[in-house]
Amino acid sequence: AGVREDLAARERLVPAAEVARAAAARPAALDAWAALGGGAPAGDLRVIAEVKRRSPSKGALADIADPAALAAQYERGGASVISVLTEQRRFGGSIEDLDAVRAAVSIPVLRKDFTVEEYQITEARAHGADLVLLIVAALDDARLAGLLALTHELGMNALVETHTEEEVDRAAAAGARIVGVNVRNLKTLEIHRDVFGALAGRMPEGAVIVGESGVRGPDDVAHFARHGAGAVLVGEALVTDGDPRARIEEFKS
Ligand code: IGP
Repeated sequence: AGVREDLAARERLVPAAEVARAAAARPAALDAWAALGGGAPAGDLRVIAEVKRRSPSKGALADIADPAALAAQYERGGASVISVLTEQRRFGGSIEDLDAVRAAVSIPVLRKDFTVEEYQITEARAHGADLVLLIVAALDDARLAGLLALTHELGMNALVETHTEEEVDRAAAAGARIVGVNVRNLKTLEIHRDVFGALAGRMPEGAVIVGESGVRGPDDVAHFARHGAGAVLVGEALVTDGDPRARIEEFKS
């Protein structure tokens, strides 16, 4: 709820044609697929580190006064991609957080939002994002294909998020190159790590597979890696438990 309303308000402020001009004026997007190990022999697990202020399940997580400084710490800790939640109502994020992070790091940046319209993808590019999130459960096949096509046209990548076998098959059919498995059920908000292993065998050839949610320690990282993940996406554990740079180093070792 609220996603389309917030979108309509932004679109009134900055019309689509203007956003498209701003997107075209940006330097080319960075190759997040390669940064996540795409096309390379299986190597070290990569970390996507998330700037996350709050969540629907836990409420306020961290008072992040300086998202740029946090992202810079993530980068120094060895993160391969920074994820920035820009959704306001549930996650307390904003497009300004994306701007701040983009200016602070030189690795690919994911604009994490509930993407339902083309406008959001062009807007992400206009603000320097290299990747967008497409949640398969929220999109029908035609829209998923259309949004993915625009993403690729803009030189960006999409993290295509799944939670069931059917969704993995739909992601594959749409041509997803980076497929996430969110082990958190977005309806119940419960985490079931086993979901990952059950889906890993259905992944499209050559895709980078990302384990999402509930990573608290090296144990969780090892679980995802064992089942074929090329990367993990970590939010809460990095903003709530101690030094984020040290945590990333620990996850990677
Ligand atoms: C991070 P965690 O448990 O480390 O904070 O999870 C990430 O997976 C989570 O923020 C997420 C998410 C989403 C949030 C995954 N998919 C879709 C909003 C929308």
